[in-house]
Amino acid sequence: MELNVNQFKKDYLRRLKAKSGRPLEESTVWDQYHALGSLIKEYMTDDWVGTSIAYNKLDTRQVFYFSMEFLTGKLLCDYMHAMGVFEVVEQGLTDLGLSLETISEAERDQGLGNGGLGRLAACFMDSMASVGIPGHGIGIRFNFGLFEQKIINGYQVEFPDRWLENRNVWEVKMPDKAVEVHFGGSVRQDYIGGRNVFFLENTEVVMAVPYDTPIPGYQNGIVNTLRLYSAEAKTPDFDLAGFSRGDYNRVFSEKYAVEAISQVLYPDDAYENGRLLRLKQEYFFVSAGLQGIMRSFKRSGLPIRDFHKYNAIHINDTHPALAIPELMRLLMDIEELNWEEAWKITTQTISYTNHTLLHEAMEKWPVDVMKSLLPRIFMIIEEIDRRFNQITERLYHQVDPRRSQQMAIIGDGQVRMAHLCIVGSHSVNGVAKLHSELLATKELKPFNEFYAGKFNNKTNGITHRRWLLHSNPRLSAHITEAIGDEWIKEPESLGRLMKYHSDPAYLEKLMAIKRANKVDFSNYLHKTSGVSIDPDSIYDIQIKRLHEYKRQTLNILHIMSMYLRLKEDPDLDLIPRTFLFGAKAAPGYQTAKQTIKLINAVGDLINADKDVNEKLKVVFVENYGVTVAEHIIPSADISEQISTASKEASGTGNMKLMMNGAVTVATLDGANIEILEAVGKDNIFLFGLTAEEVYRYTENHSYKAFEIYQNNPLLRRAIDMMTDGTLNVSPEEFYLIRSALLDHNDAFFVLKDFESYANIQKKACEAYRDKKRWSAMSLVNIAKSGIFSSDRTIRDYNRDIWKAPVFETLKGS
Ligand code: 26M
Repeated sequence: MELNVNQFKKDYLRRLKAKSGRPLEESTVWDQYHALGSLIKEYMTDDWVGTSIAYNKLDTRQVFYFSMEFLTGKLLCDYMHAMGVFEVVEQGLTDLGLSLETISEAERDQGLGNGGLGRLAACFMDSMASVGIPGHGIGIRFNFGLFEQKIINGYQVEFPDRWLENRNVWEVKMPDKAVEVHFGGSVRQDYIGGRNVFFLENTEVVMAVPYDTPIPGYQNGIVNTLRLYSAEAKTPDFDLAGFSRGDYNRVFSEKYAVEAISQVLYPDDAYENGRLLRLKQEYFFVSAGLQGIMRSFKRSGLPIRDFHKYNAIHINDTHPALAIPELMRLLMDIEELNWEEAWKITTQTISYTNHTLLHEAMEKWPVDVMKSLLPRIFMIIEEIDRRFNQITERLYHQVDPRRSQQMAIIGDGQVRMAHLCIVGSHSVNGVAKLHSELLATKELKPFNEFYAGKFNNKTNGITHRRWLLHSNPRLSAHITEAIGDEWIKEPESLGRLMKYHSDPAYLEKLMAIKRANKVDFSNYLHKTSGVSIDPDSIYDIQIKRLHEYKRQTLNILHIMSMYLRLKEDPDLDLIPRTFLFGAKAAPGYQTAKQTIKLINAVGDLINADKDVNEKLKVVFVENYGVTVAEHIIPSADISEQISTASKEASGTGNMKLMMNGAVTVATLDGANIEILEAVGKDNIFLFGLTAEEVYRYTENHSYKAFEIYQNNPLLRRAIDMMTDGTLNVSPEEFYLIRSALLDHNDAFFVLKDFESYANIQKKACEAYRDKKRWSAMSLVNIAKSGIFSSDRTIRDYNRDIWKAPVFETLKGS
């Protein structure tokens, strides 16, 4: 948009006074933030309204991305960049004696996600709008996002994330678009007019009230919508009789129970869980979202039989799987289509992404729970299962009589959500080449054989606008100076940086920028936690959820072994290194929580020991999340991507770090393999078992962790350090970690990969010594990162799956 500094200052001062009732001099930072947010939102309004009018007028196919999680982070600066007003606003605020940085700190992170899956959804929102695809998000407006983590005495302690306490400037409540969602009750069946008709009776009714947040594309006039539903009791006085009897308690406890649905995000990323409230959440937003889509589709006057031609519904993992039976229900029970018609529309509308191979993370719900909470939905699932079984039985009963049972949607008293998704959709994709291949050839092999062509790969991506343009302004400017700013819209043109591959001046400046970013981060860390780190040390970074398969344990055991070596030989020629960890553990995942304590205990020991603390430092960064990541990533030298091969579906932090010039220490897992293909083996540090080897060891039980423990003295001493009193804790403190490694035969091959990890770490250190070599490696990583932009991912999804139109701009339409 067109905006000059003077106009902005005038608008802003007026807005600040109106919103806060105070003049500039007396305003608080929060007043200043709130006023700025409301003004920026207003600047966006014309394009926002214009976009939805245009979509309706153009009768276009639209994409609806259903996700339990949207891990958006802060939005203010994102919006200002998208609208092209960042510099003007920054200047205007400076003129007024204010600081954009300070104001922006007052914004709360929108932390409505656990990790990769939720952040991916947020990146996709940005890329859909920027690429010009009519695509919207549908999810839940959780009152509390992922818990806030404090480290107290080395332990993780969880606190509620009250992100809405000072209200959310960006959302718009849409009460007229509220819909009812029904739970429980019973199904009555009638035969009317020659067909079976189903009625739900005696249900519990919940109002789903949408809150819309604008999602602007990058300087293209397009503003899509993220719609999050909040649960409300039907009316505040829904039980007037009870209320007038003075039965307030019951009335309010019912209201409380209903509204519990959208209270809090479950913090269990890939860790087993199965609470009734979680199932309620899943059905709640899926039903609300579909009713909303159905309502606006019917308003368009188009025939219901064309529903799938105008609506593409994508489900992010199995959490929104009930979209399949719910769409069937709406088409049959409300729109009066027959099963075959409804099935064709449903399967052609829905597509599904799988995000994990871990068995414990595969979603399953007990039949009795599903049946009593959602009786009609369960009937439909049973019928989908019955029809599918009929086909597989006919096909396989002679060749392999068990196959039909293996593939069933309902089995062992449970509904297998992944199977429901595969059967009820037209596309199933994994999130990196290796992951998609393992799905098709191992975990879901029978389905791939049955549905040739349904399985495909869509390698993940990240929005380079947030993760490079906004979070690393120095590097962005250095790039633009060399190759122009086309990369902002066409990230693969970052490849042009390759011509600076051996340009000493360019590379030197690149290293100077890294150094400046390291200083920035050390200042940030000092300000937020009081910890000092040395910008001249290597920043070696592992930031991701804490999980055994991600192997933070491998990293910390290696650090412990370095400590032991240094204690023996203080003159060991090591480049000073700062190891940074950021990770939240699921609150019930005890092994993960012990790992956090272990990292902190090792940090306490090392950081206080004069013999080693010139060369080693270990820091656990509290409350890792989107905003913290934006501070850390630009400063990273080494990116730790060390999951057990075959376990990490893709990873996306690996892409963010690479894009900011970090060099990866990697196993051949997830998207690391594609990073290797992009940068070549000289620009990445590979180690460890391959996925094939991991499968083989697991199948033939030939791995003996204890033997490695016995035969590798250094590793053995590192492991024993957990219990021998070196760390200032009781010997039982880390028993789950120790016993996972030694008594349960190390399911994630930490011991097996230890030696090759230690070797590659040495090589990385040697490479870093050679400044010229290192800077060239760093440059190659940046230059080759364009394919990991979510713009590329979204274009792939749209080309192969959604097939929505792509708009250059909507200005003037
Ligand atoms: C399940 C049940 C109850 C509560 C929570 C869950 C749950 C929530 C999130 C389970 C899994 C969840 O996310 C899994 C996830 O984040 N997977 C990651 O997805 C990324 C994006 O595709 C990949 O890059 C990661 O490799 C993958 O681990």
